[in-house]
Amino acid sequence: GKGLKAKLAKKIPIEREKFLGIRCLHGKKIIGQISVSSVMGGMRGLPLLFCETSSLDKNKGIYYRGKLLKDVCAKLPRVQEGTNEGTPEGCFYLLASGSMPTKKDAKQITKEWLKRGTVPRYCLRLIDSMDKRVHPMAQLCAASACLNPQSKFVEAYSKGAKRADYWKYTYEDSMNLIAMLPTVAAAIYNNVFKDGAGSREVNDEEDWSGNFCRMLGLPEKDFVDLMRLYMILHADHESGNVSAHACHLVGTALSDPFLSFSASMCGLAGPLHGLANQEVLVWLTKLRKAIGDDPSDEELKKFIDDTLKGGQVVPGYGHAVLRDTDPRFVLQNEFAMKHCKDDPGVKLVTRMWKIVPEVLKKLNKVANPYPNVDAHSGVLLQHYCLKELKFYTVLFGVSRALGVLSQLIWSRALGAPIERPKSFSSAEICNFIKVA
Ligand code: FAM
Repeated sequence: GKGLKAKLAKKIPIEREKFLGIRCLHGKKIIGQISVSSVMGGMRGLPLLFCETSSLDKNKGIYYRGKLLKDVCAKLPRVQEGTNEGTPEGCFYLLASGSMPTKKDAKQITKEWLKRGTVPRYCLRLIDSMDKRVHPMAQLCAASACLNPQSKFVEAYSKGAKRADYWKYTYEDSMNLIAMLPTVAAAIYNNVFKDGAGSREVNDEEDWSGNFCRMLGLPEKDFVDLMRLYMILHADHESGNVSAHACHLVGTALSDPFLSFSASMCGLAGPLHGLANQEVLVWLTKLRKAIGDDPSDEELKKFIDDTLKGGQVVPGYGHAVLRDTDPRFVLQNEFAMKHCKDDPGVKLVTRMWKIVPEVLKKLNKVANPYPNVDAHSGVLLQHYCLKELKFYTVLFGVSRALGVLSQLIWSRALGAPIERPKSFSSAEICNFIKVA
């Protein structure tokens, strides 16, 4: 056999052996402590989860499979003619397999997704039946859950498949789901914002991103490149964030990948997670209304100060883990400098990168005064005329599928058991404090 599945079939038994070996030999070693505030404070920073696909270093940034994100972007093979960016297909190959794809490997994934990309009629009918008031993220959750009759995992499980083979069906479902997402997302977009216009047919000449952009009605070459980059940058972020953890958690109940991904998207829809990029644009729009497109440094500082005095945070700045400028911000800014450095929104975001940290540092409490991924994505999407803010989190979700579903394949591959932490009532905690 060849291709990604064959590669996984070779690698997984070896990794599973290693995983079980570590657990068996070192399972009793202690790697962290749980305090009362861990239990009462959202488990922040507790070393509790396993993640093979990506990791964060607070100073060095984001790694996919041990490779810095900027190197991932530089090294992913350029597959389509005339493109400057690698493909999300290649990124998925890297996240799932652990190895950088060759051009042929990445092309193979594009082919597979083209083959698997037809969305069943009942799913499109469900999307078409939805009222425009249903938020695009709620529509994405409904559409991905309703694909569950397609599940090879459900079918195999009901026939008594062996546990060691679960990953194979998870792989099939994940590949099918990712292949269908551009059509699903574009159908939602066109229904909500374009009165149902637009294509729902996958075209064999284009890659996954090319098809997606064309179905969105935005086929411009540079926008497709932006989408390739965007899909790579937002894909994976360890396993403790809400969308990744939700997918994993639901998957440990052996709910199928369509349901697990739907749960993940329910989490991404929240304002503290995937909705933050929207807030940035709202804030920038206010700023431009108040002080214009080309304000002085002093005017900018005053506007930032006023935001803080109003009891608000500066959206797009700060991070729970990172302690320097988010590499995803840097990579988007590099793209912007190449393609649209004179765009007023881009200019403003680039200037803010210097000015906001100066102001935030003076507060003496912000752990990371530098910009995160969300500070940049909005102005780029606006530049290429994807103006509907309500849709931005869906783009994030389509990208996040690459990461959370790679993780899900590995969760089944390594036999991750059902998650079931112990909980405490406040009375039990008080008792505990008395004794301690
Ligand atoms: N503007 C003003 N104050 C800020 C701030 C910002 N951008 N970022 C942090 N602070 C304050 C924070 O409110 C806290 O103040 P209090 O002690 O008075 O409550 C103090 O600095 C310490 O917070 P921290 O330890 O630096 O940050 P956290 O780890 O608690 O929170 C963030 C991290 C991202 C939630 C926070 O920096 C924030 O609210 N940023 C603005 C919103 C944003 O950009 N969110 C998107 C995050 C993105 F990465 C994503 O998940 N999509």
